[in-house]
Amino acid sequence: MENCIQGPEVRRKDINESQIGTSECSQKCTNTNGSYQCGCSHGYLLEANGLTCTDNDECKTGTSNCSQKCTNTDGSYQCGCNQGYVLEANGLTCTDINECQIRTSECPEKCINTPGSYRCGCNQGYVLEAKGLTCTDINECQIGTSKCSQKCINTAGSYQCVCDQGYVLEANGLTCTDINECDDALNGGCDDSCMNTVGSFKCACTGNSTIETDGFTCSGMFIL
Ligand SMILES: [Ca+2]
Ligand SMILES: [Ca+2]
Ligand SMILES: [Ca+2]
Repeated sequence: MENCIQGPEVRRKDINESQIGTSECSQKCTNTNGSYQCGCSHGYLLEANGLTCTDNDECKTGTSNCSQKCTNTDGSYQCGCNQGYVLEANGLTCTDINECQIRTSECPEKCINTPGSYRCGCNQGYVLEAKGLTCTDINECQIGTSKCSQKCINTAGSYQCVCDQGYVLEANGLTCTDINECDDALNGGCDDSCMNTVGSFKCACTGNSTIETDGFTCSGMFIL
């Protein structure tokens, strides 16, 4: 602490108060013409009495420059960060921790960084369990999100459509279309006429012949 001389009686003489006496300045003292002025160190503010220095509460006066938390200290202040953030070397700025990059996350499949945190995600066809640590296959057949026109078989991470007998699965893997059994070289196996039906086909016999119990053969067809 510098010393300045105290009292108005010496001010007329312009004595260098800072050299020969004590002032009432709580911190710094500067001689002026016939008097002296008190000053404060960095981080302190001069009170209204012009003598006393009090800590500047930078957190309250808004002079802290902390990007997140601020703790006042005597003569200074300290910045802090919310959870999920780290304080930069400048002591002021808080930067999001990328948990996905530093692998502190416990995500089973995908990790999505968010400001101040992160969340887990699953590959397509899987859903994150309530605890957020396991990815479970979605049973698309059960929950009705499959687009199968007929049967649905659940698989790990996906599902497969299958068709009833007499239908064929289209290239889109979803739609089942009737097979025209009569449209092949064997005429559907029918002796005589073949009639396609949705999901099946029927053999029929012309003339006097009748269909046998096997459904294919026409009786008497080749007898005459
Ligand atoms: Ca302070
Ligand atoms: Ca984060
Ligand atoms: Ca599935």
